[in-house]
Amino acid sequence: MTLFTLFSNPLAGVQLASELLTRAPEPSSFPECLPPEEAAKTLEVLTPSQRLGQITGSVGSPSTGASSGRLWGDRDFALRMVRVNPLAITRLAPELQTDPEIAGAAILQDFAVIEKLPTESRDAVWTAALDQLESEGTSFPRERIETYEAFQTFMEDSGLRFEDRFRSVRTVLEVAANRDSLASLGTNRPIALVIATTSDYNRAFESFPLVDALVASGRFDVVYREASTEQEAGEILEETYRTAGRPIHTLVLAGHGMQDSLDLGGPPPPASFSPPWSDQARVEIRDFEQGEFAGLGDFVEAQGQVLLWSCSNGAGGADADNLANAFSNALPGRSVISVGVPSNIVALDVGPDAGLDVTWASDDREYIAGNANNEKETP
Ligand SMILES: [Ca+2]
Ligand SMILES: [Ca+2]
Repeated sequence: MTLFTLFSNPLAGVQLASELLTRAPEPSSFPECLPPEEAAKTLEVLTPSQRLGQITGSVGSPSTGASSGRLWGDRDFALRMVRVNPLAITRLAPELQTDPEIAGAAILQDFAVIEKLPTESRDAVWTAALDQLESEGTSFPRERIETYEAFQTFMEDSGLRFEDRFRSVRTVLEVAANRDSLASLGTNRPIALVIATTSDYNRAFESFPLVDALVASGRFDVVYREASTEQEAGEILEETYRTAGRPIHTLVLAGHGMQDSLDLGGPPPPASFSPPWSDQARVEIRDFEQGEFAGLGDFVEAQGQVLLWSCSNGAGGADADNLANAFSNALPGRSVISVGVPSNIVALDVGPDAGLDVTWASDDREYIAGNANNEKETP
């Protein structure tokens, strides 16, 4: 796609499907006719969306009456519920909310849940969650995250400025630790480097917790960085490579996109659709044509992979001028995963060989450049 056609069709490929995976809704109630154990089992065989539907019934919160409090007052039931949906902690009596196992199951899984609790109970619940983390033998800088507010500051100090891109306290701790100790991580696991945009007008990169998924796979040392310009992105690549002392295995670039570009720091629409185009704000085909990413091959493993988490970077497939092919040409032999239409990621699996298996909202339009069969690699 040329700049002219981009301009003449300004909406092509720009809108990422947002809000595809929002946080779970608040559980309001649950059918109370079953004993707690049976009720919990019933939920566990359902899909997440079915579960959430089932948690709309007749129980309510502990404060809404004797019968409705029966299930939520049962510790085992409560623990199972917060594992299904962390927001269930908001329905519990204070003494259950500060049970370390329950607080840990909810808050460590999704830290933003703390904001749904009354202000006066947050500190106690947060402390209980940290007690749980400590009791599991996890090493973490507790003195820096003693309160939720301190944790937020810790995230910002660690370069995680878009906190809603993350769910799990464990993810944040691991990514922050990797940033500080990249030089001494060892070589047991390949490096996954996520370079994420600072320009996200519709919060598209908060809908699917991709960094959480990479960390939870256990297959990578995950490094997360934010960049506003192509120069910053290039510096992050080189710095990560040099500090770690080894190439990057999995490179994820996250930013709103079109067929020929991925945006790191441009203004929100409609200004971002109008010339003059900012060269620095976008990684584009023309940057590759001008040799600006000529050294990319040094930084990415020969057996590595690239994920372009962006709209339309694979539009037109193998025969088109698109950003996926530009990356593929610069990185012979690596798979470059993209999607050919405006879309967003809804799921991510990591194979035993650390290969990414991405599910897009428009999965039939996935395009993997550099892969002879243009099909997902089987692990
Ligand atoms: Ca550029
Ligand atoms: Ca440039």
